[in-house]
Amino acid sequence: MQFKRSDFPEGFLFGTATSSYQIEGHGFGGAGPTHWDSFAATPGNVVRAENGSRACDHYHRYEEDLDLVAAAGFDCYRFSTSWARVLPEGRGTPNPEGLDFYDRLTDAMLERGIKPCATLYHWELPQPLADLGGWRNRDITNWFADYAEVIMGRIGDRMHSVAPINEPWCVAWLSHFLGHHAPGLRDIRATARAMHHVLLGHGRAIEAMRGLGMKNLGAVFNFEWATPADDTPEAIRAAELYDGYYNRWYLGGVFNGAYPQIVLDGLEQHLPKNWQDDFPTISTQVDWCGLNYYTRKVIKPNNQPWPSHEEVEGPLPKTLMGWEIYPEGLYNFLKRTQAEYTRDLPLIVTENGLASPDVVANGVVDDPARIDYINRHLAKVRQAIDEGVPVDGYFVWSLLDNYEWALGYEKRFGLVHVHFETLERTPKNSYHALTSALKG
Ligand code: PNW
Repeated sequence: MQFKRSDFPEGFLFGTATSSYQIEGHGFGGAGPTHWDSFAATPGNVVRAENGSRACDHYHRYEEDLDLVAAAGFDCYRFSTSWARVLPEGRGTPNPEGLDFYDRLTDAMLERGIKPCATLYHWELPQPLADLGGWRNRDITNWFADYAEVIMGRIGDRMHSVAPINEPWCVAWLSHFLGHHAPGLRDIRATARAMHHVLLGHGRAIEAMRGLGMKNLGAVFNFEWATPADDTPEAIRAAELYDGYYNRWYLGGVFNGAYPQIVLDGLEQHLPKNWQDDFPTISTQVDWCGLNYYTRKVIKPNNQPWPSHEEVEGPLPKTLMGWEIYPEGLYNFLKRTQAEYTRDLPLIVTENGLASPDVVANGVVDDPARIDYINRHLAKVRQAIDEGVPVDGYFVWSLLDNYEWALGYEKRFGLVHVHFETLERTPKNSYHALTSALKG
C-alpha cells in the first residue's frame, strides 16, 4: 500500500465489512427461511442457483475470522445481524440460539479489541414477512422497529455504532424495479412503496434504539456517480434523474426531509397516501452517514417507459463486475454529501472494494488490482479530509470472499480468499499489504 495509518488523522478508523447472509450459512441454529432462499431457488435468478445455506460457514468459524480482522490491525468490524436468525417468523418469539450467537460474536470482537459496527438489515427478509408483501407493506416498518429492539436489547450495550438498513436503493430499486435481487419484482408501484417504507423503517428503528438509550446511530447508503453520455440537455437530464432516484432520494429523505422533485415527477402517483407526514420520522436525527461506493454509471436517454434512460458502457478500466474504476466519484460524493446534506456530521466510507480474478497458487493469492483500487480510493478520502470534509473511517468490502448475491460465489471481493469446498481461508496479498500499512 502507498498509504500509512499516520497519513490519516488521529482516531481515523479502519475496518472491514461483511453481511450475515453472505458469510454465516443459514437455515440452521433455529433460524427461519428468508426471501433470498426462495429467490435463489427460482431458476434464472442466481448464477448456478447458489444460495447462502453454507456460504463461508462463518457461524461456526467466527473466531478464526475475527482473528484475521484483528491480525490485520483493523479497528472496527462492520457485520450484520440476520432478522430471520433472531426472529424466525420475522416477529413474535425470538430464537435464543440466534441471540446467543450475536452475543458471542460481539464479545469475541471486544476480546480482540475490535469495535463492533452493526447493520440490522442486509437483505435477508424473513420469508413469512415477504409473504405479507415485504417492503411493499407499511406494517414492515413496525415489524422492523420491533426486531431492532429485540436484537439491540441483547447486544446494543456493546455496539460502537449501528445502522438500521444497508443500502436502501438496493432494498427498493434493485429488488422491486430491476428485479435483480429478492423479491425479484419489476413493478413501479411496488418500487415507490419500498422506496418510502425502507426510509420509514430506518426512522422507526432509529427511534426504537434511541428508546433503548443507544448512541452513534447512522444510515448507510450506496452511491453511484451519474455521468451523462454526452453534453446534450437530454443526456444531462437523464443523468440527473438517475442521480435522483439512486442517490438523492435517500439522502434527501433522511437529512433534508424532502424527496427530489425530478423523481417525484415520475413516482409520486405511486407513493402511499400522505407520504409527507412520515418525514418527521424518516428524518429523525442520526449521528453519522455511511457511504458505500464502488463505481459510476454513464447514462443516456431512451424511448422506454419512465425513467426513460439506460446505462452505456464507459471508457474506464473495469473490475470483474464490469464496474468502471472511478475514485473521483468517491471524492465527489464526500464533498457533495457534506455540502448539501450532512454538514457537520461525520461521514464514514462503510464499503469500498472490488471483485478480481483471485486464485491461490502455492499458498499465495496475488491481487494487485485490489491494492491499487484501495490506494486510489483512500487517496480521494484523504483529499476530501484535507479540504475539510469530516470523514472518520474507511471499511474495505469485504473481509472474506462470500456469497455475491445474484452472482453466487463467482465474484470474489475478499481480502481473504475462501475455498468454497474446503472453506479454507487464505489471506491475499492485499490483506498483507493492508496489515503492513495499518501496523507499520
Ligand atoms: C453492496 N448493484 O451491494 C453490498 O452492500 C454488498 O452486500 C455486496 O456484496 C457489495 O456491494 C458488492 O456487490 C451492491 O447490482 C450489490 O448495483 C449490487 C449492486 C449495488 C450494490
